[in-house]
Amino acid sequence: MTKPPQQTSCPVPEAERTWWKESVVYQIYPRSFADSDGDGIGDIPGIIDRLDHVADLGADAIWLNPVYESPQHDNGYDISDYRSIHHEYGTMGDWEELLAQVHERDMRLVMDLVVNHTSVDHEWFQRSRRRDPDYEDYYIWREGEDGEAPNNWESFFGGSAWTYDEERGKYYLHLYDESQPDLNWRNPAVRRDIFDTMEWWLEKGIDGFRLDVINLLSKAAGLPDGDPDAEWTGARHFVDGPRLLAYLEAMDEQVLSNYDAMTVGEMPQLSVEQARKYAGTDGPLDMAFHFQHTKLDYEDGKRWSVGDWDLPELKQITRRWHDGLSAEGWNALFWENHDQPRVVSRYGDPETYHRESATMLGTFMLTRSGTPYVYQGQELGMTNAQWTDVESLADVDARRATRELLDSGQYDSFEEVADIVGYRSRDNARTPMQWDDSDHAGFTDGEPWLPVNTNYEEVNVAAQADDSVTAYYRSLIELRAEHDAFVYGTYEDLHPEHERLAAYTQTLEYPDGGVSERMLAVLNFSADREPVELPTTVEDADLLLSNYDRDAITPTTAHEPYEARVFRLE
Ligand code: TEU
Repeated sequence: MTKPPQQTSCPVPEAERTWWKESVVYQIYPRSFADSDGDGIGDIPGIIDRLDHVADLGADAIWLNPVYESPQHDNGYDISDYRSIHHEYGTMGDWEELLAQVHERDMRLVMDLVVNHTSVDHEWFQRSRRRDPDYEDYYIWREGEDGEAPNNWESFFGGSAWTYDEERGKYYLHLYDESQPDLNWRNPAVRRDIFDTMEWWLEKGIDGFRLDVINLLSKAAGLPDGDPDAEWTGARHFVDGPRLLAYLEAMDEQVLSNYDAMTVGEMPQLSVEQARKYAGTDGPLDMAFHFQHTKLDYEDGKRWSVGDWDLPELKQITRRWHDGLSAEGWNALFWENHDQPRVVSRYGDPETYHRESATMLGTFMLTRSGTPYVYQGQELGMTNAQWTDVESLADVDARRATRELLDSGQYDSFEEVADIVGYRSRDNARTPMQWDDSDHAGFTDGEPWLPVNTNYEEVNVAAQADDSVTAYYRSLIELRAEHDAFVYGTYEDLHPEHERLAAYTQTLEYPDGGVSERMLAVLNFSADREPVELPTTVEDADLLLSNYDRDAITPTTAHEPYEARVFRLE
């Protein structure tokens, strides 16, 4: 191996380093992680009992999905009280203990905050519908037109984004379920209340926020009609709206900038240009989730469909986001979350090459610059589950989509839509975490709120041996912690057009020139044995990691199905 040139400077200047850039974040969906009291619903004491699993994996931070008081129509994304803990999950005392235990393990805690909307049960909404003068304008109320909704905007969960409220005698806007009315961010009192809430949690010692659908806060004035041909009618009037930047800048100035807290904004339909505005180096947020790589398998752009996907398109998206943000911002990297199907069922092969494809996909996520987010169970290679009828689905979105598909007249029975719904439903991510091979996978002593995936006897934490998916994730995370090139390096795609192999370098240079480290990853995204056409056999390269049992690669070693190879070139 060539020696790095003698340099006095450090490749990554201190000013550019932050803890959240160097973190691997582990996402916990409380309802499905671990149940301590046998009611079938995961809870905070259950999370505390299992924290060592997260720490042993090498995670640096936890993103906790909403645990605030909520009627749970959308599993906590419908908050009825921002300052208390949902009773099924525990008490504020339990939550405080969780924070302490996370910190004790040198990890950080990032809370999920939903401020585009509340629950209809929130006191603000109850007062608003009664026309309490202090709360009258907390939500977006409009008269209908001749007994019809004020305009044709559509809820993300389907149907009109407006619901008529008998008590107030007006329609209110809800971009999600009718139980989730949108807050009126134009009202300074709403902004003040939300900023106070954020400050309240930060004062408790949390380390940041994941901000739910944060690019939807600013709605166009005058309520224009939407575009009925768009994927989401009306979206152009509320995604990336006119005052969004001002709202987020105020949030940063008045609250966030006073803390060493990280922020990741969830931003549906986000473009690179918008990401630079909100999460660029000078932007109010630290990073943003975009969803372009989660739509590769849509047919004709439709969410409720199952289409073929291709690797050059994934690489193109990866390049676009790396090139667009690496110098002027920061990327958030993920495959899964609580809304997405399991990645091994999507872009891998859960039947024949479960371990190989799960680890290869993990390699793609954990060897590139940005902050990676591992969703609970991804480190086991958890797969999509089995859905037999509409009643077996719990997700408000999937249930509604199923009814709509059946009502469309194109399908006659659940069996006919099962392939689409079963593949796409958010329930796939929400089946209980698989801890061991005992009843209900060790998730609960009671009846789980959502059935455990039938493969739990093979796929579970206790069964993970030295050559398991989890052990490989651990090695990946360790490798990332050892080499700044994976975190801060420049990504270069060596073969953008190859349909089965991905090959890229991550290069870390000194500010005054000269390479500090150069890594190469070559990943086989197919079940085919691929001959060597790519520079995987560079002389002097050190093989750092592979998901096959290899000591070395000779110049002719073909790529096995879903093989991942990571080298150090310099
Ligand atoms: O999701 C926002 C959202 O639009 C997602 O539904 C996402 O774009 C979609 O699943 C991609 O396929 C957030 C939360 O993550 C989700 O759980 C909530 O239901 C939603 O907001 C409303 O709060």
